[in-house]
Amino acid sequence: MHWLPEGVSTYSPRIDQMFYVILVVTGIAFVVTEALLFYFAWRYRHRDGVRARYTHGNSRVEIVWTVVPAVMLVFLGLASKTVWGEIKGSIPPTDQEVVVMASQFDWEVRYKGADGQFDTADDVVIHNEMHLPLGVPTKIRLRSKDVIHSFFVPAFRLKQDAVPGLTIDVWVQPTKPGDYEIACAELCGFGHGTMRGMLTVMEPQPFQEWLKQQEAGVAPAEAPPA
Ligand SMILES: [Cu+2]
Repeated sequence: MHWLPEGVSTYSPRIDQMFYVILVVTGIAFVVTEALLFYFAWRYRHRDGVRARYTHGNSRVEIVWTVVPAVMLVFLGLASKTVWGEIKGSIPPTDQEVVVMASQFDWEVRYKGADGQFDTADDVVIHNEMHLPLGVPTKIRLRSKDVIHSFFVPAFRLKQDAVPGLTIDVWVQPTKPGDYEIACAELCGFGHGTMRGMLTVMEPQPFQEWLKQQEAGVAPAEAPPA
């Protein structure tokens, strides 16, 4: 069963696995507790001739329903921490870097130009569009000009706030060519819902050609239909 969009980053399977583990554990807990709630509501419903009575409770039962969720929470926390640490803890060494400047309501995407440096005259700057090479780790440096935005690429299972005054680095290694949506996942003003872009994952060679064409200031030719 696939409820989620197809994952196309190296870490998406681990995120999805964690998602489903949490869903199953909390789902079972939800169904069991709701079933008990309705059972007890029915079991101890009003009956003629039966008086309600006060009960302080049951220490043993209270300890059980405190310790069991606590143990599950610790287990889920440790499992999440492992996945989180692997993804967020370090960025694979790579020369492939992109700077994303979020603003109301636009994603500015910046590539190093021919000189291999950011913030120089030959930077390639495009809007609401990002191209990434397949199979190559890319470091994405997130910034914001105005308010907090959130860079969200559902297909990568990548979501990270872009905060004014900070540069927050994330990374991704795409595993499948195609077009994927970029969305803003932080309510950032009236145009929040329109703040979306397209992300295209290309084979490394066409990607380099695309970048060269951008550097030359020439619009890329339409790719022939596959
Ligand atoms: Cu936004």
